Formats: sequence, C-alpha cells, structure tokens
Amino acid sequence: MDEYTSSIENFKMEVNRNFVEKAMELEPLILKSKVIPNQIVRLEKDVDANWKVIEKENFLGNETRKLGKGEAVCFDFKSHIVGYVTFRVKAVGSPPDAPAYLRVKLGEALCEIGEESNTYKGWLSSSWIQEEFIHIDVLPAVIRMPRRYAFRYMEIKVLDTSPKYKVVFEEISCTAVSSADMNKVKTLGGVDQNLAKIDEVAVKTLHDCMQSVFEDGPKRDRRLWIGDLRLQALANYYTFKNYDLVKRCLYLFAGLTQNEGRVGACLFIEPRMIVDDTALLDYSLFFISCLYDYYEATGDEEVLKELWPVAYKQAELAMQEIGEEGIIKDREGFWAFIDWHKDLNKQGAVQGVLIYTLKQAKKMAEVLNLSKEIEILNQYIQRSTIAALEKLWDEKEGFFTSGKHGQVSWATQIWMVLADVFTKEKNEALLDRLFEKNPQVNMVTPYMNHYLVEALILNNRKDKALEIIKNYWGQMIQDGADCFWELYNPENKKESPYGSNIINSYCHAWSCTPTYFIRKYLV
Ligand code: RAM
Repeated sequence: MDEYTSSIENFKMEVNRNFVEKAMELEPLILKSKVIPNQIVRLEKDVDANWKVIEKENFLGNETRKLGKGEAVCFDFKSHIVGYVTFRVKAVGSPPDAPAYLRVKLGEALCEIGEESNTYKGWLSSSWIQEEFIHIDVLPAVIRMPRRYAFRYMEIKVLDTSPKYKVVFEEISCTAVSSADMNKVKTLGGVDQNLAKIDEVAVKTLHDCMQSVFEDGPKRDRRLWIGDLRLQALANYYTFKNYDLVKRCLYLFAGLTQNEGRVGACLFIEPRMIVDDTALLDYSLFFISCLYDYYEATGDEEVLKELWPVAYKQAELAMQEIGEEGIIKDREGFWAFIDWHKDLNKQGAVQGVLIYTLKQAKKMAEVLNLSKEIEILNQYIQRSTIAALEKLWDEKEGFFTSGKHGQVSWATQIWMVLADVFTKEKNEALLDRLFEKNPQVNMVTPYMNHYLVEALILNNRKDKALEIIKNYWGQMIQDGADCFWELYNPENKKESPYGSNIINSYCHAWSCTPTYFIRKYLV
C-alpha cells in the first residue's frame, strides 16, 4: 500500500490506514444485467463532417450475414452501457485454412466508430481509444473481451480470413455493470417532456459512472476526481441516495493524501487505491465542499468529526497560497482546474472558490464548536473578500478581473457570485451584465456550466437557469447524447482540450447535475 513511485521530486503518499479500512468496508456490490444489441447501423459523414447513422436494420439476437475480408458490421446496443462484451464467431464455407483477424471498435459516440484511430494526434494517450485487434486461430470461437468498455456502438471489421471462408457473428451480448440501482430513483411527475428527458439522461449518466467509486467517466479516466465527485454526490442525494458510496470516497481521499496531508486531485482505483501526484488548488478545497454537502444531506456527525481535520488542513494549505495583497498567487501550468477553456486565467476564479469553501469550512467549525478555527477562518474570509473587492473588481468595466493582464472571464464572475463577495442585489446585477456583455473567455465544460446554473438559481434567476439547462444540456440531446458529455461547446461542437474529439468522454460525471437542479429547485 505504501510504496509509490512518482516523477515529482520528494513526492510522497501519506496513508491513514484507519480511513482506508473504513472505505474498504464500504465497497459496493456491483449489479449486473445482460444487454443485447437490437439494431445494425451504417454510418456516414455528413456535410459538416459529423458522423450520422444513415441506415438501420433490426437485429434481434440472431446471426449476422456472412462477412469476408474488409467487411464490417456495427451493432447498436440501444443506449449507453458500461460492461463486458461477448460474442461468438463461426466460419462459413470451406474449413478455415487461416486464422480470422478482427478489429473491434467500441464507441460511446459515432465519431469513435467513424474516425480512423491512427489519425489521432492528441496529447492524451491513444491507449484510451476503445479498439482491439484479435487473431482467432480456431473457429468457431467464443470471444470474451477482457476489458470493461463504455459504449453504445460496437463495430467488428473482418481484417482477414482467407479466400476459402467467411465469418458470421452471433450471440452478441454485454454484461452491463454499475453499483447504482435504477429502481431506487423515483420518476419525475409534473414536468414538461423536455425537462423529463434531460433528467432521465442525467440520471443515466450518473448511473453509468457509479462503479466501485464515483468514476469521472467510465471510458476515460475511470478515476475518482474530486471536482467530479462533488457534483455526482449532489446529484446522488436527489436520486440514488447512495450515501455510503459518497462516504467511501470521502474516506479514500482522506486516507490517501499527498505531502503535508494535501488532498490530491484524483485517486487511481486499480490495482490498488493510490493518490495521483497531481494537485489542483480548487480541487483540494472541494474536499471541504464534499464533506459539507455530505453532512447537509445526512446529518452524519461522526463522519464530520472524523474528517474535519482533513478538510481544515485543505483550508490551511490554501491560506498559505494567498499573496501579500490578499489574493491567491497566480501560477503557470496546471495548478488549478476551474474549466478547460484554453485561454482562461484561473486566479480570479480560484479566489472565489477559496472564499466559497472557507465559508463552508466555517459553518462546519460552528457545528463542531471550534472557536479558534472559526476565528481564523473568519479573518481569512474577510481578508480575501476585501482583497477581491479592492484588487480584482474593476468598477469601470463592472467585472472582476484575473491575472496580471486583468482578464475578464465568465468563470471569475461566477465564482465571485457563488462566494457572495457582493450583496444579493449586486450579484444579480453582475449576472445580468455577464449575459449582456458576454465576455470572450466563456466556458467549455458542463462542469463550469453547473456552477453558472447554481449561481443563477441562488440569485433569483431561476428562469435563466432553466433556460440554460434546456438549451445547453437539451441541445446535447439534440446532438445525439444518450448520456451527457465531458465537453460541450455549442459554438464548436468538436471542441476537445485533448486534440481530438474521439478521446473525449461521452458519459461524464460532472455533466449529470441537471437532475440535481430539476429535483431540488425546479419541480
Ligand atoms: C478531466 C477529467 C476529470 C476532471 C479533470 C480535471 O480530464 O476527465 O473529469 O476532473 O479533467
């Protein structure tokens, strides 16, 4: 458990065995169900270079037509699933005088099937691409694919057989897995159809990400990221209500920390749980939010007491990052997350996150009656708030700025509103101005859009929030989503921070929160 290698000098993982053991005891049962594809589809690129289904044919569990060298078949499993695929392949014609050679591609989205993977030049490893090459020496054969896939479409291409035989595929199925039980979620009554559909897709997204932990995306990264966990947990409190899974993840983050007890940005799950050597300032602070939300949802004082020191430690570490002027020091590189917008300066938004989370920490300290901590937190909240108003607020522009070039972004305004640096009236005016002036540095993730919707709801702009849920998440459905995506920029639908949209995740945790908003505030 303790040995760990990292390319970061002096990096070490700190282990709290008691916490890790508690997390292990909460390991969930994985529920399984069998899914079979019901259609065979054919794809083509349209004029905008998007992949579209141009032909469908029913496939009711029977066998495919005969396929020879260079021919392919693409199965549609009806909806997104996470699981293990099996199929049978048999030879037709003369006795097979050479192995069969297959390429199997699995895709959450059609682009993953349509694009040739060898054209991928992005910076995330191409090994995430769900594509396998298989030699089959003896036919017939049952192929049990060893990896877990996240997909809706599966294409099998025959790369070669021999001129003397062809192959047929049959008994195709997937054992779908999740630790979430769909039967636990009440269906929504009394909402319009569009909203009900958005809720359904959001619940499905959360369901497919709930495995032995809350994964960020079952295709990629299959990891426990804290920014994602926070939003999943919120959605979970209004749907599956699996409090133990949140508790397990809290104990994992608390039990496997980095140097000085810093909560890491994410945890790797297998072959054993370890903390990643990446630290993101906003993500470490969200440990505070995760604990705060968990306590709000459950009233579980035992967990609050036990994990409070870890939460407070994140506040202390962040307070050390405040510069002389009372503003979080700006840095180069991947030091905080906030959003994937490529030009975003993060300083202003992180200042907002700091104030927001320190306020939550203070509320927990009040529950626990910790007078010294309350006082310290109070001082820092006040100092950071005054500094934000004095140093980052630009009266002439009517916006908060960020970084040495005074960048105005959506993210900075949203986090300052959520931090309640201003009064409610001023928050409302700032949000209205944001839509009116539409600063160029906008948002590209559903994650950041979540916080925009939250800011609108908490500041008397429910109609606008609803409009965004319907337009942004609703538009994703129009564009073919059966789970919500990691990235979505309506102005550039192929946007990817990684260099290609085939590596994007199309069932992504941080995208699942429309169900939280709808169920908590809108019905
Ligand atoms: C993405 C991950 C994850 C997120 C990080 C910061 O790459 O998929 O969802 O939390 O970025």
